[in-house]
Amino acid sequence: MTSLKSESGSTEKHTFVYDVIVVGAGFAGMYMLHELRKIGLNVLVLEEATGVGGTWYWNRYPGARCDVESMEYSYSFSNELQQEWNWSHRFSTQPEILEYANHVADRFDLRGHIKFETRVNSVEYEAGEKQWLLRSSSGEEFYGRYCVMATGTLSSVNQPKFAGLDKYQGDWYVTGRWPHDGVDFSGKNVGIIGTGSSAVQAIPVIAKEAKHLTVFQRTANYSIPAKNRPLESNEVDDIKNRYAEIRKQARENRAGIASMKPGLNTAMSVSETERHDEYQRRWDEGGTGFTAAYSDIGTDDTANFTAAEFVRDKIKETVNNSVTAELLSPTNTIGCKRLCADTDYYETYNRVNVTLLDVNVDPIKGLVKEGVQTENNVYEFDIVIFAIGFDAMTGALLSMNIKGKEGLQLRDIWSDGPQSYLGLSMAGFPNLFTITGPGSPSVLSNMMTSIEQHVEWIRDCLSYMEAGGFREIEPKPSAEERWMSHVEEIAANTLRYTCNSWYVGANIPGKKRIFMPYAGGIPPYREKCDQVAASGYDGFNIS
Ligand code: FAD
Ligand code: N01
Repeated sequence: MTSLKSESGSTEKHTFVYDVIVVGAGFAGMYMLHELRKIGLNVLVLEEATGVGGTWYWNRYPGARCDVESMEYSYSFSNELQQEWNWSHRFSTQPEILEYANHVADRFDLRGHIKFETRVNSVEYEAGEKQWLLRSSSGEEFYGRYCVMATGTLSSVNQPKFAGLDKYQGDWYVTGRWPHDGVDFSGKNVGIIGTGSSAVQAIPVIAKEAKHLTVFQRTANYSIPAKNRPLESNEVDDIKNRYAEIRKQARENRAGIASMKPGLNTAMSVSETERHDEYQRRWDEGGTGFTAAYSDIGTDDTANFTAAEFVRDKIKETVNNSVTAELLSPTNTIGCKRLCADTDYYETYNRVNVTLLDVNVDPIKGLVKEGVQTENNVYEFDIVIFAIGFDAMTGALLSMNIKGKEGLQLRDIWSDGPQSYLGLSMAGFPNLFTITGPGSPSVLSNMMTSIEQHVEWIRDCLSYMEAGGFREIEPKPSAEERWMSHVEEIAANTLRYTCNSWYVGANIPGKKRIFMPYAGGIPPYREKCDQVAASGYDGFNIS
């Protein structure tokens, strides 16, 4: 393997030259760095944060934890790592996941190759030199023959744009950018806007501490009890003994989760009693595997209604106040928005210090000095929390002003929705790769499974390029178009377009309504990626 220009350039000019520049030091960027170093490339990772962990560095709100079981929401690439690390809970907390990310960085000697506190805000292809120039917000320049975007799909926060925010005199926080030293809610009147996964995790914890918590809901969400618990040593030992088999099962599961166990029957092919028992069994088991009970919950209205109705009944059983229960009962199809997993979410609304408000009935006008002003009221708060999500999948990429060949701006090319070949690479942007990009299973899967698959594919592709002495790889526009039509065709045959989810960009005003991830599942997707590689990168131009 030869590596060109592999020495660092002059630090005096603040210009750095590498084989590969990776942006982002979350789980994707860390593993990419590890694999590229293994094949002898000179790599630098640029990261805006002061530490590794990405999602788990930024999202420190109370109650934050994973909802894919920790034994599976972890790297599989090193058996030593998975044998030595001990998760405490079925679904571990953000601090524990961040500790794991830090452990990985130290164990694999990654830190020395990551430049922290470096936000990339310009990325430009120099076609003559066949290299990428990345500029940081402080003006430093970094050159790489290849560029890998490990910038995350849920990393660009949807910043609150409510009128009057600057006039509000209390404290306010965004879940995706939570302060590192925590927030003291005791004795405080707190308002929270949003009822997605972040809020569903935070609300029960904050309610226990605050004097009063007021929840502003725009759309009710389905949530399944996580049934989180400490892991027993015998079950950990059992999983560790069978890790190779479990990881293989994960790679063969459509969502990348071995414990998912998808039902093979269609919902209406079984009796009502059998169906109810199966939903109850999955409800008791806990977690988001609930909607995998029948094969057609995601594609058939009638099947979907049976699962949705089961959850609505549970909400009505749990929540004492019938008006609140009705308001918490979602009316859209289940699984259209990302399913939440909770600990005591619905139960929390039985507390006397929690109030639920419907912003569809009394819309938020903005913030005033005392708190939140709606059409009909002013609600006074000491603290307001914005749990309003992310500019998902495209936000982080578009915020970097990526400019490809002949001055092509990614922002222009994606103005009608993202275009990508396999969610890995874009026509007009040679030698640039995206990990878990739009057009790949990404956010519809255990992200660890998808991240590892993408990283390994990119590593192999760069090995191929280096071994063949090639300088440039770029998808053919025709291959990209065919792939995106396939992505759209698969999504159109599901119930994915039946609600206003962030999967279709509906949470960001003006964003084109396109279902962004690939809904066909990991196995066919992996097969396609493997075929492309095995055929000498079919669908790509290589020179
Ligand atoms: P990220 O972790 O988002 O890391 C991207 C990194 O890139 C960040 O550190 C960011 O600072 C950096 N970056 C971005 N842009 C720039 C720039 N311009 N310049 C410099 N640095 C930049 N997935 C699951 O599969 N299971 C779960 O249980 C789960 N739970 C989640 C819980 C929360 C609260 C959230 C928000 C997401 C969750 N996800 C979950 C999705 C999660 O994002 C992924 O699992 C995974 O952590 C993504 O890793 P990543 O490295 O791809 O991206
Ligand atoms: O964000 P969201 P999130 N006025 O977009 C509301 C992952 N994650 O941070 O539905 C009033 O889901 C918005 O309302 P609506 C997971 O993939 C995982 O909670 O658009 N309300 C919605 O209720 C997840 O899906 C975990 O009508 C406004 C909420 O804010 C993804 O990250 C935990 C509003 C935003 O919900 C994002 O989750 C956390 C406005 N102007 C996150 N704007 C796990 O458990 C938005 N809303 C693993």
